[in-house]
Amino acid sequence: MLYPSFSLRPLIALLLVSGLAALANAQPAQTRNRASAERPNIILIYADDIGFGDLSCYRPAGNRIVQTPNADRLAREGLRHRRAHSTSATCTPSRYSMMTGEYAWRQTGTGILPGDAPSIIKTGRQTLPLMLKTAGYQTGVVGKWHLGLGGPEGPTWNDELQGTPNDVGFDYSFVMAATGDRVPTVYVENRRVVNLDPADPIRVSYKEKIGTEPTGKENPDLLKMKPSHGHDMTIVNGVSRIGWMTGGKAARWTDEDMADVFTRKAVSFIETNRPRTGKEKPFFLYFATHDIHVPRMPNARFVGKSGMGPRGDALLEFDYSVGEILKTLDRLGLTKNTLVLLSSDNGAVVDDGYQDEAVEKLGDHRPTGELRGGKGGVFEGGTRVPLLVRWPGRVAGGVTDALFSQVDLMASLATLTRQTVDRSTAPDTQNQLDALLGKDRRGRTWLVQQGGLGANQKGLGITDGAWKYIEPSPKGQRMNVNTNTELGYDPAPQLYRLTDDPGEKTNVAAQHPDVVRQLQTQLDQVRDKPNGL
Ligand code: NG6
Ligand code: CA
Repeated sequence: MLYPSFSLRPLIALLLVSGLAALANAQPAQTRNRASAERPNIILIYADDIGFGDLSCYRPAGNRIVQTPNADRLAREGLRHRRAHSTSATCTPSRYSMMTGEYAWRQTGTGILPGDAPSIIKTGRQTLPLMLKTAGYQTGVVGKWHLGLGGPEGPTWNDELQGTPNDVGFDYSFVMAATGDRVPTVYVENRRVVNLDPADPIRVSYKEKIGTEPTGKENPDLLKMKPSHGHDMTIVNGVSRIGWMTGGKAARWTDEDMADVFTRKAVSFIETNRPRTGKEKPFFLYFATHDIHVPRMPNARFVGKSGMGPRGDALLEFDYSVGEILKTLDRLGLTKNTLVLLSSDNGAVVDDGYQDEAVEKLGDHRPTGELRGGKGGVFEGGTRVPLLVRWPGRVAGGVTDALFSQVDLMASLATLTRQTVDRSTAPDTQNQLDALLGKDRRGRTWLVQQGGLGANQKGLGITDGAWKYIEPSPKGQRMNVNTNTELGYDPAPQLYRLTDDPGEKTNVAAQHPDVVRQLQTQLDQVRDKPNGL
């Protein structure tokens, strides 16, 4: 902005000053400056199943065997959160909450979705991408979706799809419908299955076998990676999946190329949508990697490189993808004006259904660090995940123990971009922008943790940072014997004092009935009255 110089003749100076004052009244200069300064590009790198201890920057318990230098670069140049949580210990509900600002357990049908599920996000409701689009962002998603595709009748694979990411706020999408281990094993770009040959239509079923293609159950001899539990239906690329499919041969992905395909699409989204002048739209990229979910089939470049088998190799591949994004920002001069967030959708799991040596080659590595439990459970290891935040000049470095939930991204980024949150659909998101960026070191006063249980089931956890309470759950499932994960459900109330027992080893509910009562009341209030605390 130009300011009148003192050498100007008084009358001109007066006119200019009053003109500026009028402008300032219409839109205060300070606000305008701040508004333009507060529209960084935003990249949300969202890993699948990376645990609290899996990245090498998560010391002291972090990965010593596998190095993740690119994630570590984000930690070094930005802020490393130690008390950040996904809302749930599985994928779909975590992503649902992050996209909508509403805890998934408020709605039925938000558990882990099959690959042929209809969209669970209603078109028209406010979402994180829609909010940012309204704020003037160009929005894109690349990678794992797992929030359903299609209208109530389900996905129309062979036609234009409804209920896609493009219908809930993304200008661009290149996604897989569900997970790498679920059919259909195809990419969907902007409402269309990529490379679909109309003469070879796709059919999908999760109820019964369809078509004549071999399955893991009937033809285990054809497999290059065998299941350890489940995962014995249609074989694609030598891997048997969850669900049956037929057709769409030309459209099927190659697992070993998936990280490269997603990374290239993410990079080209940045290249295409980067603002070249201050007047152009910033971009929001939600880059949801498949790594390190099963089947862990990294590219040959990474095979055998970690010494930990495919799980460790997939971590190297994930870190490679992160590096490509960071290099792209450097190359295009976008680093300074881009807020980069890196997190994970749930805690770690080692054997998640394939015989991939993850257990045998784990060695001393502890994927959830010092935390108990893991994916699917309500102990800390289920939802406390890495969160790295880099925004040069705006985010102070170091570590923070502020309590933060991914459900808060919506209101926090709304505050950043001066948008309003629709409280009727997003009751749970809190503005924790200062905690996210490291200015406020306390963050939330409580957050709710959902293990693998769905809506209306008892067994939620709540923490205020110092205490962790898990309400009684009638079924009390303590273990997932398939994944060998402690789930944390118990018919009795559980209370852990995280400040001196971060590994939730000693249940002190009997010694502190007052704290139990208080946290149960708080949990009930959140359940009944969103944001009532
Ligand atoms: C489970 C799968 C597991 C994984 C998970 C979803 C079996 C036995 N296990 O049902 O392999 O796919 O669903 O993971 O089928 S998530 O990260 O998308 O939530
Ligand atoms: Ca996951």
